[in-house]
Amino acid sequence: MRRHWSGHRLPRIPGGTRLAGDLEILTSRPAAARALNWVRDERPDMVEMRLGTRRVTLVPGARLAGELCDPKRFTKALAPGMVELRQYAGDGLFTAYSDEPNWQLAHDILMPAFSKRAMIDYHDIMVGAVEQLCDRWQSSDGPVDVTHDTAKLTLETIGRAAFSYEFGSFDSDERHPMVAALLRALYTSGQKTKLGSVPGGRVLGPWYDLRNREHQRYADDLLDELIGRRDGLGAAEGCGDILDLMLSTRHPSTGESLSQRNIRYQILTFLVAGYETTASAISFALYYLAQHPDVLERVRAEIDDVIGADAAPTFDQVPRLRYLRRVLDETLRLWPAAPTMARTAVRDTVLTETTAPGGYTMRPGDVAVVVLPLTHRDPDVWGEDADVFDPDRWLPDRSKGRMPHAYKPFGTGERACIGRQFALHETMIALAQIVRRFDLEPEPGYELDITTRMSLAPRRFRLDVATRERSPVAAR
Ligand code: MNH
Repeated sequence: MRRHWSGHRLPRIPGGTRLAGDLEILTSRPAAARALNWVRDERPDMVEMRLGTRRVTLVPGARLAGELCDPKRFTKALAPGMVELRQYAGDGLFTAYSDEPNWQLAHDILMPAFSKRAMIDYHDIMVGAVEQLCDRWQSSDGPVDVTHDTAKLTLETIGRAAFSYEFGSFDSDERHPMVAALLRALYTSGQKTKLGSVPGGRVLGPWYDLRNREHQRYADDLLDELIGRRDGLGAAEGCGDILDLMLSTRHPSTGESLSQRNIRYQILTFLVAGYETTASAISFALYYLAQHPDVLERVRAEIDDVIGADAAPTFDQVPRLRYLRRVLDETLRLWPAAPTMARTAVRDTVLTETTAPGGYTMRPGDVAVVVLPLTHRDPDVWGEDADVFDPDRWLPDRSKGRMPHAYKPFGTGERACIGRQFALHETMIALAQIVRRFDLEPEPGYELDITTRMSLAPRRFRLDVATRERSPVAAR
């Protein structure tokens, strides 16, 4: 077996033990905080974490992260958790290896469904789902669970836009079995990922699969039935959604089309990649708005100015909410919902944006994981107040000349997020509508706490939402 990273000795965070390695960093908050402080003081180019038998190379700084964005030398690697997810999402866009034929095929077929132009078709769906959320909040007594309810919102939106399916999330408090199946799939692949780092742990994998079998079958059957029912209808009789596009499009140059199974993988991918992440962005933004009344007031003034106090935004009004967009960009800087990006070398190459004399040799198979929350808070780029929420950092004057690639909430290159426009448009509408309709009171004493499933999200984050006083903003 060849040596990891050509035998370079990479720095390790102090405090690891021989048996468990650095596992404590992932399982104990104080250990994680100590590790973070060490990284911030020492500013290593790379650190190696040992998780059982597994070694993970992390890139904390923006300079090296920027180098790894070079598409000629590096490509997306699949972190172990992603490899496990392939059991459910196969060679769907998110979990495909870049050289698998279905990646390029699906990428080319699906791009039009995520273009700026396509958002016009989803606009009303997005507004409708947000209205349902707001109506629900309006009739609630007591604080609302933001992280939970925004996940309902984004699930409804992606379900309706992608395959014209309503999960009925706002009609009942019970989880739709599809959601249960999804969460179960994520949990199972998470567990199997952990097992993979314990010597001999893989033998327990089939046991997890067995416990998950019913859920997976339910999800597969539901989607296969949806796809089968739609297949054969001409595009004219279809719903004009992303499922129709996948069923009816042939690749312009090769004439190939997606198989039914691959279409199922794509839909599962949209559900997995598209709902928790967007919900997290909306939740974090609401957290910051509730914490910063001055920012909230400016957002409101802009909304009242661009849209007026009594209407939902039209498609053309959304990009005119420039200040709200800065709030969102700043939110995704501090808490990028999808916090890591794994890269590998396409051929042997030397990393030069390092302080190591002669740099580090990186070869195909070596993996470097860019830790986006650290890239996004590198003081060399963002200044000593990098941890401070300040939307005006994104004013054109202040962004000018900033190191390129120091901000990558949607990944990079050809494997960057295909749903970026979708997520941004949906988030902007959701924030505009919520801020227009409600006053946001944080729960007294709430301290931001982060939970990780697929994505980062604020844990147990509740808000008191009172229907907004209709008096002019200035009267406050
Ligand atoms: Mn999304 C890839 C972040 C919303 C569908 N997404 C990525 C990557 C990041 C990311 C980062 C790159 C991962 C990697 O390099 O391994 N995504 C986000 C964030 C949001 C988001 C922060 C919301 C905010 N994503 C969405 C939505 C959808 C979606 C909404 C679909 C409707 N994302 C994808 C798909 C990919 C992806 C599909 C994989 C694209 C590819 O590799 O071709």
